[in-house]
Amino acid sequence: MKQINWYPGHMKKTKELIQANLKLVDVVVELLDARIPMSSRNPQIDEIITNKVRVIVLNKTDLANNAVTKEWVSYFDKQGIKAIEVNSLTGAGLDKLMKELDETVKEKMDARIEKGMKKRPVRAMIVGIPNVGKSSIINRLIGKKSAKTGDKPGVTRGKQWVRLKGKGNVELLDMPGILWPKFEDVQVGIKLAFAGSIKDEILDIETIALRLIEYICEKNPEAMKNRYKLDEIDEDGLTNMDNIAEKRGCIMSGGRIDYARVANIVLDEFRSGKIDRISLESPSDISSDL
Ligand SMILES: Nc1nc2c(ncn2[C@@H]2O[C@H](COP(=O)(O)OP(=O)(O)OP(=O)(O)O)[C@@H](O)[C@H]2O)c(=O)[nH]1
Ligand SMILES: [Mg+2]
Repeated sequence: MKQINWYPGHMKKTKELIQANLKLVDVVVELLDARIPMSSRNPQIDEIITNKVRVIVLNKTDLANNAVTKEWVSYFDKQGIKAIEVNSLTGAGLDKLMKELDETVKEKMDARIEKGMKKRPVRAMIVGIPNVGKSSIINRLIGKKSAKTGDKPGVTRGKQWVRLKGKGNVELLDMPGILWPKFEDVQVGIKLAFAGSIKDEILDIETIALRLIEYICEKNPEAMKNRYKLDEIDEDGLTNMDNIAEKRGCIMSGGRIDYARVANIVLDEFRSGKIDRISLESPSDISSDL
């Protein structure tokens, strides 16, 4: 499959925006998609963010496999990075995140007080790939819809400061999503496409859906059988796609299969967790890659 290349001008601007605002914050919250904690890590973030405390949030844990998410938490822990499991739709895990933010700047704040300065709010920047839930976390924390969110990538365009009153005295900086210019590994691009972090408009949606069907049929055949009422899983991915299309009535006049429609159905249902809670990678995949 052709390499996904995606680096529109506003991504470069976002990188500059992050760089320019870094000095204003105490801590960086790096949001990852719990289904793809490795593939949703932007290698550029490591280059940009040096000398800054970082906390990882594994968001959308409701869509990922619980046991695998726990493996990721200990994976990051071993690297000395605190990772916190969050569901920003329900707010689960956010108290823990607030506590952690307080914790990370405690020394700095204590030093301020010692010097006779006033305690000030913790300032945190939220970074991550498009569609990972940055604005949703902020909205959940302030208890109202202040930042625009949406089920497609590229919703937030500029930066936005949000002050959380009563919740640990924190100021958060929402940022647009950022992707990097080139995916070294084609698989990374495909997983980002599965998760909805690359605009569907620039993707070959039918091929992406076929890949996803192949993946889930292999890893979790029962979930596919249940969701699409399939009698059996075929060895051939396209046959499975055809069968799903039939079950869902994605047939055009003349009996031809409407691949665009079935592709959208499967991607939508995966992205909203209707097929199952599916993690697309686990720490053991990485160690076996090495
Ligand atoms: N199931 C689930 N969906 C979530 C969660 N957090 C966010 N979403 C959904 O994911 C989509 C993207 O959320 P946003 O908050 O707009 O994401 P963003 O990172 O700000 O995206 P950009 O501004 O485009 O970079 C929305 O449809 C949210 O409702 C979560 O924890 N679980
Ligand atoms: Mg946003």
